[in-house]
Amino acid sequence: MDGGGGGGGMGGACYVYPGAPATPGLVTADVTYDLGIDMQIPLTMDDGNTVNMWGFSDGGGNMGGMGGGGGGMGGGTFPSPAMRMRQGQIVHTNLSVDMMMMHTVHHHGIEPADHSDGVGHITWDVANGTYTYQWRPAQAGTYFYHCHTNTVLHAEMGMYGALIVDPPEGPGTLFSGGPTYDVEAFWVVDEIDSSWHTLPWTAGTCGGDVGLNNLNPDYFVITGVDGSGNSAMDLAPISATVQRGQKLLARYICAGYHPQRIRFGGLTGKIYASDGRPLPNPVSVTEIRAGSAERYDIIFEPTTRGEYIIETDIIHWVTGNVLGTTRTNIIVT
Ligand SMILES: [Cu+2]
Repeated sequence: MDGGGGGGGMGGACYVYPGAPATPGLVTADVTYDLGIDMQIPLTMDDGNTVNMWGFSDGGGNMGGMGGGGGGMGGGTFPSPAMRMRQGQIVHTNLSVDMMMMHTVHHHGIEPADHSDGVGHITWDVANGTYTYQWRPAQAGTYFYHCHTNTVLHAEMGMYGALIVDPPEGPGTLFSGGPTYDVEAFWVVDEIDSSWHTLPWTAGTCGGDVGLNNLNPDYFVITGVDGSGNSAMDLAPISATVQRGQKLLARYICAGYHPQRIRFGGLTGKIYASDGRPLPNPVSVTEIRAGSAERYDIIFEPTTRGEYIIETDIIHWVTGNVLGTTRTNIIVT
């Protein structure tokens, strides 16, 4: 019953639950996102190799990957397009899946009703149609969204994007009553095991051992760019340029499975929030350790001109060995 990558099919997967009912209690949305699926997103690494990623496309509709040779016509990106709205707004995420390979959208850290939580296995998975997730963020901060079908594989394949909730006063303030900022940087750090990236979407769901307990990353990315060399240097909005006296907000998302340690290259940052919640007492640090899906909002107020290298080590969760490092920079003028 193992559905192949090209074929998929309702009967080819185990432990996924298709057949979403109509969303109960729909009201008019303030903000609407129309997402499609793209399972052929080539990501070229610094060594010239290309790794196939999956992701959500902006605008819904069709995708590559139906027949195995589709050619990436789906318009998806890695990471998936960012969502950004204000606290208290009613949001609809319309997920359109034009095939029988199921996916969901889980808005991680948001607390909607069950029918809009998008957790496959627990609710249902969207296939061959459109489902509307209705939700309303209650607290400003940094979140992310991801597919929650066969999650270990689909998240590794890149099916996630940033989700930024601004306070009612809008961008420029982290949360109501919280700090302001002048410039933003987005650090979404992930490791990739390219050997996983040819697996079919159902891999492992029927109980077979396909190696999803064995992640041996060979690439390390920051916000969709190979971060092991210089590709993420001077590249906004990963890199940022700030004037002395300005405040830089770095929104850091640990999107990998192995723990990470992010080092600020001689700068001191102040953590104001974590996982979309303000800290009672902001903490000044020169590095942060984070686990999978953690987010930190860090504000820098640099006083000395120069270039500061921001390095994130991806650390094996058992051995403690550094598996790889991503690099970007902050320029202070
Ligand atoms: Cu998925």
